Amino acid sequence: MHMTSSLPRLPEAASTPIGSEVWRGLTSFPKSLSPWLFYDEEGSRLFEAITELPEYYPTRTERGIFARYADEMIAACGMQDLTLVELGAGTATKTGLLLEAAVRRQGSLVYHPIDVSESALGEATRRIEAEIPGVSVCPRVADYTQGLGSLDASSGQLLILYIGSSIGNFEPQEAVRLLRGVRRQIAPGDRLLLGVDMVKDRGTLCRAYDDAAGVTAAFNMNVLTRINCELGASFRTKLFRHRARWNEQYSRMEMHLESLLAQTVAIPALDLEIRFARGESIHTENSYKFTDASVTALLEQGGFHVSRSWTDEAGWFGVYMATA
Ligand code: AVI
Repeated sequence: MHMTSSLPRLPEAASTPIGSEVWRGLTSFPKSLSPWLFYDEEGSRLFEAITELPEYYPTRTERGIFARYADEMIAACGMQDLTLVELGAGTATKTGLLLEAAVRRQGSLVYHPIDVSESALGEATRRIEAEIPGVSVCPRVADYTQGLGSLDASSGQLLILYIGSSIGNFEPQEAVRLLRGVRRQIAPGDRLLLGVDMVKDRGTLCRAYDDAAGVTAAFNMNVLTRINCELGASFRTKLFRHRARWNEQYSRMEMHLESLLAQTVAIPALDLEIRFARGESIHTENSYKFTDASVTALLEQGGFHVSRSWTDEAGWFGVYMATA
């Protein structure tokens, strides 16, 4: 489904992270792109906007669970000298509720937010230090999927936060690998607090990924704009449409970009021309949804056992405390 010119060597851009992913994904069949490509500056801004949408229930539902149960969650760890580590913390807007609860219980707290975005961590550090006295923030710019780095929790217990259902954007085997990687770097008895989006009716799920204002469509489409900017490609976003569908068999929401007509798109930096048939799509994201049984199984395969869980009244979102 693609044509390449017959260059003797791969172009340089093919060895950059974006170049190799675009090469892999758009020369495969079916075409796909990894969801990390969403998060350039504009994509991160659009994602923040998604979290405020009326249709996108996960963020506010999880925040509601923390608002109600944060003290219980911290008490459930059982120790008085917890250190908190947050994977993919971003601007850490929901974390404040847990940090406040920990400070109420133990007076002070060390908090290590880990994220690839230096600017998001800077914002989180400034806000938390100004608003929650008693918290020492030790930010780390890193890709947590590559490990936690060295954590200085010489005494006490670690509570690893992995919230926002980010685990749902990994394929099940990758999710297990990620949890095992975390497990290897912490001690028996340390805890993980995992936020997951639960299976619910198709209508609610589809509206959350195809909102009326078109913000999720813009977020999805931004990946093409990013490829245009960074690899000089000629995607015309008007010739694609955003598609969100519930895949019941795999228990996941899928996002796709569907070509409205037969077309060929040039990607000069990769020396590629990609052909699309009418109706052919690029699969850009999976967002897995869980049941109590599937989260429990995932955590067990990752080397944890579930000690407690909390949910909202409708059972739309789950927060699981698991012990290493
Ligand atoms: C970041 N992640 C948990 C979001 C999700 O719901 O899977 C990304 C997202 N994609 C579309 N809307 C939000």
